[in-house]
Amino acid sequence: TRISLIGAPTDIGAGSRGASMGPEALRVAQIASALEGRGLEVLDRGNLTGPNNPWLPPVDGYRHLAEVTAWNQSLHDAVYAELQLGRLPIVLGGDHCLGIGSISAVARHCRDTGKKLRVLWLDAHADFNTNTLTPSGNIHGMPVACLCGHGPQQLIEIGGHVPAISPKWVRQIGIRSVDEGEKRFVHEQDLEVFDMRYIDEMGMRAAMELALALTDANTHLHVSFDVDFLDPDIAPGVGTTVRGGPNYREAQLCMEMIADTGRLASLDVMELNPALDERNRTALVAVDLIESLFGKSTLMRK
Ligand code: DIR
Ligand code: MN
Ligand code: MN
Ligand code: MN
Repeated sequence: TRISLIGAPTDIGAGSRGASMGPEALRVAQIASALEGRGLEVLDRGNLTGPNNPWLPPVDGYRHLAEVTAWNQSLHDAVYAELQLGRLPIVLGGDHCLGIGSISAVARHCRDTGKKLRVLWLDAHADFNTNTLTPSGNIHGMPVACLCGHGPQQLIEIGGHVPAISPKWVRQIGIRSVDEGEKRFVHEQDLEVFDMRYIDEMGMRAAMELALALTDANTHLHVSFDVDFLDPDIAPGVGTTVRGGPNYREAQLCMEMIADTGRLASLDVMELNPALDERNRTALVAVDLIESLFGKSTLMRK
């Protein structure tokens, strides 16, 4: 596998500043050599550029819509180009609004190549708000809704096909903070969610078996890893911590079970906020888990 790292240094869709430093913190935590250690060829494409964060209040329920659109258009083009080269893109975010550009490019590639898409959304949040449902106006709370066709025209059409994806292709894991209106919309759209209660009652293994069910040789597996998926005890460096997330062992099992499918074909690493971190430990734990995602296993497994 040939990997391309794409830095998207922006916090344009977030509610706090600092995710713009995420790409560099992941590089400092040696993401490239960790992947090379897995026997993968890694090319760091450097950082995309885009508009600065003007830090303005929302307009019509969207904060920074024009700037969010510019960043996502540019990310879409970069991810799509890597997929066309037959490479595996890893997006170094950046806040999670960037999931729109990344996944709309992945969906376009799947339409081109006749692949089935499965999106694993690892997050504390459902990211399924719209401008009328959102309590914040922050677009990092809206990418799944936008990808499913519920959002402003300029965001939903980035991948050239509206909607970019069907809610049926998505599995959400680790969810534990969903806004009231957002919750109703998740049920209405019938998203498949393995929330923390499910994981507590059934275990991460059962959740992942179901989340990965019916994937086959023709499946393109995309992982959108919001670092706030992890419990804040191990990952304090994110803008919106929510207690009660997966611990290290659960997260490691989650990543290993994805690796075991052999179908991982694109990845987003989002919402890492070095301004809120402690000595880069959240970046380090993210890189460690990404090694598991690419097949680093515990002693007794081959
Ligand atoms: C909240 C927080 N649901 C919102 N969302 C996210 O503002 O829409 N935080 N994604 O990371
Ligand atoms: Mn391909
Ligand atoms: Mn998110
Ligand atoms: Mn989140």
